[in-house]
Amino acid sequence: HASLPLVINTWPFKNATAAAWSALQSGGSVLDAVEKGCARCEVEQCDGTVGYGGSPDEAGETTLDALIMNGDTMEVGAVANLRRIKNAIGVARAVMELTEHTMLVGESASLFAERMGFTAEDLTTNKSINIFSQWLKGNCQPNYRKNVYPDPSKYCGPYKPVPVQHQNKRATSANEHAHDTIGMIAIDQNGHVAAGTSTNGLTHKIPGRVGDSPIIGAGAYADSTAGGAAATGDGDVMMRFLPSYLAVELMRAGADPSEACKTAISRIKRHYSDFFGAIICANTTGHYVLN
Ligand code: SD4
Repeated sequence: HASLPLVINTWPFKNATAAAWSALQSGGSVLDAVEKGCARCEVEQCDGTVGYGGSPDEAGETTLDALIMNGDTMEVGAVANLRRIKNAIGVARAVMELTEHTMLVGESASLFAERMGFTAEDLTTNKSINIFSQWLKGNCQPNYRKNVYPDPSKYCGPYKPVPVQHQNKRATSANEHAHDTIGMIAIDQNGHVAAGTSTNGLTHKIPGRVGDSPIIGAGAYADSTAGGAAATGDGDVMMRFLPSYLAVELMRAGADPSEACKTAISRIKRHYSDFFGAIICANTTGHYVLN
């Protein structure tokens, strides 16, 4: 496929794509497009895995991860483990544009957001309470290795020892049902590239866990001299390989988006053959692939 301008994203989140597209059509920048697109999913709670009310952690709280990157200037803003604020991609953009920093995390990120005028609200919903309480009842897949588990009665319903896992075998909690994320790339007529992500991460994660989505080069990457990429899937594994960075570098070296995406995934598969994940790649001529 080839055409400019271009908006693509992970998963069939059509309203998000449309929101990004209309931002571009009405004269907005590629950053506006990525922000508006991802924000749409935060409002709609796309698949329950973006925005509030999804993926409660082991303490029942929903926290958000997001990233936005300007491929012209290589500026990045990211937030991880953001609490109480629904518009994570907006806060990521505020980090990028209003500070000299790149990433803020946790409670401090939330306090920053509040100071910047974002509304603090509870991210808990009936749905997230329900997911959490089901899990407490014993449908328990703790995210620790081996038998390490500090206070199972508090966090994880009746304690069941978890079988020792081979290092390269993933826990069953990290599968396609526990995962989703919006990752988006926007490229305008003049080849300006922006990319971003927004997610509520992994259900039943250990509080404090950060996935790939807000990690620069893992969740997304953009460089207007090469292209953009964004990833979705088992972030705990994917972030070890910086697949979005790798894909963009491969495109810079001349690979087409399809080869670049494929190589980035196969690099991971070499070590984790059964990992779950995907990546989207686009170059500045408007060629793209959803892999
Ligand atoms: C994470 N990568 O936190 C996110 C979730 C995801 O498709 O993308 N799932 O690991």
